[in-house]
Amino acid sequence: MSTVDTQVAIIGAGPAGLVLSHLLDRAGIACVVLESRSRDYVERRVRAGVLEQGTVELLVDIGVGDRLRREGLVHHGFYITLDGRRHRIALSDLTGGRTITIYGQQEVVKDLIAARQDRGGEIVFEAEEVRLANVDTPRPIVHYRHGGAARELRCDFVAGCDGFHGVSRPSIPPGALTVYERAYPFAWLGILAAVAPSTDEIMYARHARGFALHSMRSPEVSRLYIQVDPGTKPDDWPDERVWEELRVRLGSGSEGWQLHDGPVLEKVVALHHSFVVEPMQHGRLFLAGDAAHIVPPTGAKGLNLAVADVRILAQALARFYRSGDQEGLARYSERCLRRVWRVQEFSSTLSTLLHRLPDAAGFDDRLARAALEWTCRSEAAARSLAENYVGLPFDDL
Ligand code: RFL
Ligand code: PHB
Repeated sequence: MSTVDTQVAIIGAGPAGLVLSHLLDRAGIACVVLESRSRDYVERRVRAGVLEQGTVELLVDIGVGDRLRREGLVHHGFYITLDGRRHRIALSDLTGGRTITIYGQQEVVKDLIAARQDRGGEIVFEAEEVRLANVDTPRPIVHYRHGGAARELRCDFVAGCDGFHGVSRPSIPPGALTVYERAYPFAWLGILAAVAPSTDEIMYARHARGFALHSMRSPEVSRLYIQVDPGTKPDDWPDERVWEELRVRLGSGSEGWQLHDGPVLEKVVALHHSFVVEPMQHGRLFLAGDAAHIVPPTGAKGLNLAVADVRILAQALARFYRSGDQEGLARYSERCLRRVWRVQEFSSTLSTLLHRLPDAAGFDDRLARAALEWTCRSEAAARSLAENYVGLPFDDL
């Protein structure tokens, strides 16, 4: 049995765990990251694409912003297409100049891993059978297997950054947590395509046949989504059928705009789910990111929320190690949850406005359409959407 001592054991090398490892390193706090998947797997997992300005600034600040600044696509607005008519939400004009940046989550993860290893930090990939013990004592232990051998990591704190399906949250006795959740009656079929984006800014569409979204990853790669039923399998939709549906819903052919298609590189189905546990801590275990909360992807917030959590956690840990003051740690959950619920409300409302609801009476559908029309007409309504979309300043929440 090999035993290693550290200050903070971080479970999961997603955006939350990796950003935390850099923030702790900068504060002089030792940590080890344990990741169940291989490096190759986590670097290839295609997920989020939209970074809030605050997230970009934090990544630059921890020294992983070079490629992001070079290759990230800075956007000053996005479009909402309502039954073929396009409106622009001028994000920067409405928010005193704030922007969003399009840069794939797997690129963020690659940059964070490379920088972590350059600085001599330890990330154990392919850690198996990870199990947490003694988290309600001052000396938690993380048991795992690596390369066939049993190992343990003894630490002062555990950061559960292992996503929605990880082991950290289930290690907390069920009676200690309250779960709040909502399922949505729709899912997204997403494609990654080797074709230049047909739009200069992200385009969200509400259409009688359902939601569609045109996003991108680079000047050569497009990312597009359509609303489908939750039971849908990627193979239910041959590529040509996906493109045809995208053309209709995004309004290709109207107002002189055309959607260009190309080879489909990947096709996935993403369910929509809102989920929050309270509190986000138990003893010396602190949950962060998707391990503690999930938002539907419509508002593009999950990764940004994960980064906001670990920023608060790193501050609290730094305060503890500097002066022994436990106040920041005690208030971790409460501080995170204020932003989490703001973002839940935003993501849930935007999802409801943009999707076709299976509402037989049609009343909710009419309400949603009226609300969206109002957002496109009223500057005050558009500003509220824009403020939330670019991300609320860290210190306001
Ligand atoms: P992650 O990224 O899931 O990372 C958790 C890591 O933990 C590992 N793990 C374990 N490691 C050790 N032991 C175990 N037992 C473990 N179990 C799991 C996993 O392998 C993984 O490496 O969580 P994290 O760090 O909290 O980050 C959250 C984000 O990944 C997520 O919220 C976003 O991808 C959500 N999301 C979006 N967020 C945005 O901010 N902007 C977007 O544009 C955006 N678009 C999206 C999205 C999510 C989507 N899907 C797939 C639901 C679009 C989609 C389609
Ligand atoms: C993406 O580019 O994957 C993306 C963009 C906007 C969203 C969600 C996902 O709201």
